[in-house]
Amino acid sequence: MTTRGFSGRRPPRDTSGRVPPGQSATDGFPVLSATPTPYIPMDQWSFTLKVGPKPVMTWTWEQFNALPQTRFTRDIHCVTKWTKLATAWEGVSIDDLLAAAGLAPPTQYTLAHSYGGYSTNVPIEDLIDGKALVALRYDGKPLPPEHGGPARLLVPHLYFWKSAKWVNGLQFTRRDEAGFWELRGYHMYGDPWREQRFSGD
Ligand SMILES: Nc1nc2c(c(=O)[nH]1)N[C@H]1C(S)=C(S)[C@@H](COP(=O)(O)O)O[C@H]1N2
Ligand SMILES: [Mo]
Repeated sequence: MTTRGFSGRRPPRDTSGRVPPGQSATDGFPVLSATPTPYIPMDQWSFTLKVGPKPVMTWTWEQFNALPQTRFTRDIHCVTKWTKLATAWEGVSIDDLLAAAGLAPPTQYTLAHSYGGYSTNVPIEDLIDGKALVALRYDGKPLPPEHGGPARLLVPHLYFWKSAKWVNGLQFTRRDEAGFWELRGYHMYGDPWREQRFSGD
């Protein structure tokens, strides 16, 4: 037999140590986009894995949804100084994506590409071993367009600009090539715990 606690209430969730330096926790979910939200008809959506210029595999929306789905609850940190704790996502892990393509990482670096032309660079080491998803669902529902639906990259341990919305591909590159914000002065890596906001930080 189990005994109830002293009160029926659970203690507040312990959030100490989860908000990186210079950040504040928010309950809202701000929308930050450099371009208008692209709308992609589902029968035209695709995701392509490339090595350099060479396409290795392309999935349709139906095929992508048939890949193993992983659930993932993580804290996210935007460089504009908001942190949102315990966000719940579901999608295809980069591990499962590479396994489905039968591909072992051929280089150390990647660029994620999006509908609308956005891109961002992430070392492959930061995407594998359960660290990142191509997220299709947020909070138990299909990902809303303004937050990157139908699919976005999710790399929660780096600043949120690395989580490319409306993602349509992942490309292995030989060198670490700057993406959209990295070309405009943001840090090449973007570790929130080391406050790597801008190049030179
Ligand atoms: N395609 C695309 N992805 C993007 C962006 C963008 O402008 N375009 N903005 C980035 C930035 S700076 C942040 S903070 C997050 C914002 O995601 P949200 O709008 O879901 O909060 O998306 C990132 N991914
Ligand atoms: Mo951001």
